[in-house]
Amino acid sequence: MAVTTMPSLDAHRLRADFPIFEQRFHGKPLAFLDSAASAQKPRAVLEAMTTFYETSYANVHRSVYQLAEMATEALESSRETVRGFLNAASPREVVFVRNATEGINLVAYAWGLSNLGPGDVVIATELEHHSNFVPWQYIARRTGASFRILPLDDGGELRLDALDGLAGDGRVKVVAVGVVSNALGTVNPVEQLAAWAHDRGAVVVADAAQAAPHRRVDVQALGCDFLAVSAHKMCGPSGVGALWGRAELLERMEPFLLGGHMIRSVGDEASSWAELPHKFEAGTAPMAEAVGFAAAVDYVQGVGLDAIERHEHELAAYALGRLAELPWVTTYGPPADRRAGIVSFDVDGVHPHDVAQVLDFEGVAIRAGHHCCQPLMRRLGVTATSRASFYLYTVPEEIDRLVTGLHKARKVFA
Ligand code: 7TS
Repeated sequence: MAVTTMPSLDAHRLRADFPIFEQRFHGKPLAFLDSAASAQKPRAVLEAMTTFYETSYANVHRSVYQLAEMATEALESSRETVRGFLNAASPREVVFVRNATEGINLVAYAWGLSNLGPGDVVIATELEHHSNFVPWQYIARRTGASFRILPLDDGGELRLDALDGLAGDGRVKVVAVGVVSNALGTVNPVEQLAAWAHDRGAVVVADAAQAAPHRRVDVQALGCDFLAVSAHKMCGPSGVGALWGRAELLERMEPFLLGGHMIRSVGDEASSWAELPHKFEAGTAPMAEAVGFAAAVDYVQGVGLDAIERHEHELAAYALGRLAELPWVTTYGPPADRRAGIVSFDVDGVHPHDVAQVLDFEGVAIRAGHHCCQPLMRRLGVTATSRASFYLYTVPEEIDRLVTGLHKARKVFA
């Protein structure tokens, strides 16, 4: 009989890679349950950046001396690492940006302003983070296109059955969808949505900020047209992310930011643009950040994305089980088997900010608020939730500490 071994990881062992866990907060070890906001950094990422600064640092793509060539090589080899991570067809399709938000704004401005107009329809989901919602709402308004919202069912999953009605007789041009919801952890059916969108000639803008750290993201398999990620959510530094776009779309787009590096030639009257991806990389690149981003890719791939996904799935199931023992806690979102390692909840009679405050004194860090998802909060009928989110260094004992803290919060406030 064939034995299949599921990939697994040892979170207790991985924690030793992260200096932050050596520190105490309110005298307690840190239970960091806010990785959806930003993840902690392993030494390998910090050291890669320090080594770059100490040995290979100069500005890139402009000088012929050896040091500048080493820096350029480091940046471009980081791009190649990110290309492989996303399974993009070519490094020309990988644009370094500041974060996922900037990547999506790049598409909204550079593609949206030239391709949208009256009679066109832009669809974003009710689950979207503001970063893949507000730019589209704004550009639709600027261009006279109609902005429409794909609703959720009561379980926090997208209602694909509503798509045809939503489109009506409008020309659907854009479908904006998150691969994984940061507020509910819902894993969205991007492939199905992309098939529907492409039947109508629309482009699909996938926000993978919350997916890339936690599961395999393959731009070709997803079938999207643009996809944005942030390095800081996947153990990398802040200040860098990537926008992937299909080369044929990127080639036809106007630039977004203008200035140094992104030009081919500059005349007194007009200028022409550099080749991909440089056309979209005006100004000095986030060089050390890109090196750190590539080190983060190596780190999460070394741990294994399948193992990370499975680990978080087990943690989500454990957390939902533990929270279900508390009749005064309401959880939101789909069952554990259809979500990533994110659990949003409410404690009856206690404001989420008070919950987070009490937990902080226990050394447990969670986020309370609208999670940049106000349309979703309206759908849930709340203004805020408490959210615990997990990563490769999260251990079940931290979820136990969360539950103990919730008992305390209830005692103090309810
Ligand atoms: N998209 C999703 C799905 C996100 O979760 C976030 C950040 C962003 C986009 C924006 O990422 P940025 O790197 O451009 O800022 N989400 C969160 C969060 O859940 N809590 O804090 C930030």
